[in-house]
Amino acid sequence: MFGLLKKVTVPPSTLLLKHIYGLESDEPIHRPELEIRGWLAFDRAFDLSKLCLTLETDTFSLPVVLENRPDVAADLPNEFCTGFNTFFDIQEDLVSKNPNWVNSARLRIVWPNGDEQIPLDARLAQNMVNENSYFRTNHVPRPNHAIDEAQLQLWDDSGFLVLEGFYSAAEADELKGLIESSWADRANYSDKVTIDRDIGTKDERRISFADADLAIRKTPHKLNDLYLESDRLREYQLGSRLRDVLSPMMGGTPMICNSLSFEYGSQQSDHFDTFFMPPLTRNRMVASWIAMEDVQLDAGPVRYYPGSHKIPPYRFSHGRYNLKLDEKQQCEEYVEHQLKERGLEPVLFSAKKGDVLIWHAHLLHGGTPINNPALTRKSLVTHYFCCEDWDGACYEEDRSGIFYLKRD
Ligand SMILES: O=C(O)CCC(=O)C(=O)O
Ligand SMILES: [Fe+2]
Repeated sequence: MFGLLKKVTVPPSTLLLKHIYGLESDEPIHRPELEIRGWLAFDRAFDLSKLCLTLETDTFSLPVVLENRPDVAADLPNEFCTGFNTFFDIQEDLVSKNPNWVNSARLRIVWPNGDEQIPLDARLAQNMVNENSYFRTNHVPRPNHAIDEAQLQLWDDSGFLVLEGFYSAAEADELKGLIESSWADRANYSDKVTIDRDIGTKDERRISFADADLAIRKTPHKLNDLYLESDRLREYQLGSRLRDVLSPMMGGTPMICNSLSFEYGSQQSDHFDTFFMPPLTRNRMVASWIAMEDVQLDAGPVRYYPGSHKIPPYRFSHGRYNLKLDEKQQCEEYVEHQLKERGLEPVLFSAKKGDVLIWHAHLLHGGTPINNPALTRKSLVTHYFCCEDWDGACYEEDRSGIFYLKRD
């Protein structure tokens, strides 16, 4: 991520410095989104309601959302600061309103006693200017891909792919064994490996896996990021066979960005994974769901809505796709309406041991209710970003050539 750090001498005197990421005059923008992110710091308490930030061009003005980030204040010269971080869809928000927006774009800050306009000298990569797709993969079909054209077409059209029997029964057993043995080894794990206990209840909370009581294993839970501790596990998550499938689907080099293992159904309400971890390039995230046993209908199978990845993603008022809890209801109403309009219905994934389901970052999915709490539903979920979107310092490559996000 590149940035600018500027001392500001214009009014008001309370503005100390400005830090704007996402724009630099000699860097073209490589994504279909413009991100405006930065900090404003003040030398005393400041009433933020008196401050107004907008992205201006000669023909339109769009709000840039301020967010209070006391956590960042520690890195700044004083504690009075606010952040702003808003994404604009280049095609939808900017080009469609003014094809020449870039020539007059500026960030405008209106203070009680002043008005400052900072030109955004942003050049755009030409291929991004015309890209308006949320869902199309960037794949370049090649004859030696592990998936064929028909599968890639299904992926583009429906946003999911089922790989039946991708892993053999013996492999699925080995994978299950790896997760089982992690319980015995957990005291040795870093506290980056965590467990969400009592999921779906009011007592749900996250603790370090190393501190987890064995009894938790017998109740619905999510075991997070075991990939950080196990080379062998990573081979199931992104070994060369799966990598050859995911690369053309993602149009890039996949890296593991997190993982969750389940013994029971998740019962998680329908959601888009972008609520929790939007990728840096909008369509470059996928997830895999590996069945370590046959899934019974009463065990709370996963459900997904084919084609829902084409629903234009709901942007919360901060301009991003991360779930904003107080706007969840409006988002659900929007999605409900879109599903009806497009005639989209859920499909249950009645997986057999060794099957793998892959879904697109924008595919609506969730875990259905568990009707029989005695039934397990052993599965491993992995989410992937593309290495090309990240600074090399953020991820690692292991001995098998598997890339994974560090969790510093
Ligand atoms: O396994 C499930 O029920 C759903 C899990 C899920 O949605 C996820 O991990 O992103
Ligand atoms: Fe999910």
